Amino acid sequence: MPILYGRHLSPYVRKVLMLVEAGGIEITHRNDITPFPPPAELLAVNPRGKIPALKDGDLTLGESSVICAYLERRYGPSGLYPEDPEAYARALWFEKYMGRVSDARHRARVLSAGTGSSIWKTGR
Ligand SMILES: N[C@@H](CCC(=O)N[C@@H](CS)C(=O)NCC(=O)O)C(=O)O
Repeated sequence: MPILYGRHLSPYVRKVLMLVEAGGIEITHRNDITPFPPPAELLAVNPRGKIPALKDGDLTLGESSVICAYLERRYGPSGLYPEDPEAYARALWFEKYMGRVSDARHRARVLSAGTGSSIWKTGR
């Protein structure tokens, strides 16, 4: 059974959990794993130390989109991704865009911490 590492407070973890629920996919969820700082068992699965991370047998994966793509192909379909090629491409585009927006805000917040910079408020 796949093991998903990462506290559900992470939007990226919640994305995977949505797909898991929609697809009726059985997983073990390690909700106790947080990345601040990353424990050794998380680093063993995702050397970047980020959540979510997935272990399925010998396979280890990071990146929520990659994890979703794998679970879809291996255990799906979840019904969350459209069948139509054009709609599917748009869904992937939206997913990638939203992930980058969130990443950028997170990075900017971290970088501006303690500097008084309000760059993160632009949301770009
Ligand atoms: N692009 C990654 C983003 C994952 C991510 O940034 N997760 C955050 C928690 S919400 C994290 O692990 N941060 C720890 C860090 O940046 O060191 C994905 O989609 O999985």
